[in-house]
Amino acid sequence: MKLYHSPKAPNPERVVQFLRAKGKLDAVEIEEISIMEMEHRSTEYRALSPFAQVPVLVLDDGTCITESRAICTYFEGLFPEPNLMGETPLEKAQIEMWDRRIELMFFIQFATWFRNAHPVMAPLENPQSAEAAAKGERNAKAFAKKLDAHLAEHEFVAAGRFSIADITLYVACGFCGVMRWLPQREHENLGAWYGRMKERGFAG
Ligand SMILES: N[C@@H](CCC(=O)N[C@@H](CS)C(=O)NCC(=O)O)C(=O)O
Repeated sequence: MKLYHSPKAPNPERVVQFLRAKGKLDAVEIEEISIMEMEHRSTEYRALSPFAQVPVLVLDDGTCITESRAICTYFEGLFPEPNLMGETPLEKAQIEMWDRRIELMFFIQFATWFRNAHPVMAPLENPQSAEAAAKGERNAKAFAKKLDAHLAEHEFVAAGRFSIADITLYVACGFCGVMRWLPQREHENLGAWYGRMKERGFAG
């Protein structure tokens, strides 16, 4: 299996951290492509990833899987231990609920801010929109406060145990540094949770 990654890009990083938490990083060959050099927009790469995004997982028979969470679901099936997506129907629902909240209400909001405000993203997000950036920033910061309140009463993001939801949030928080904003420094409970995650051996 080959996983297409791009240095510093948070979506493929989420998959890499998921595999690392499974102890299965060596199950895939990792090929790096440069988003900044537009390698992901080449005809060859689009044949693997029709929306020209990273990551994509290419199976040995040539089947391509995109969407970082879908790739993680595939790995969860392939490598069931340690379980990262829930054992019981309730755990599965709770973990997915938080993972989707973090992705939709935090990660994507932050990405909207970054893509529309940071000069390095101008060639990819053309035209950039100050209005979209401001809205993404507002939404991401508002959700960080909600996460902080949630983590005041919970050791982990979801279901009382370590899961993909912790991984998604950890990667998203780390990525926020590109806008010189670190929610884990700004919010006490988020910061304490981040420290606990780091102790688990996350990179970064
Ligand atoms: N929903 C997709 C999003 C993938 C995505 O947006 N990847 C970014 C890198 S983190 C990308 O490929 N950007 C390329 C571009 O914007 O042109 C997933 O979860 O995999």
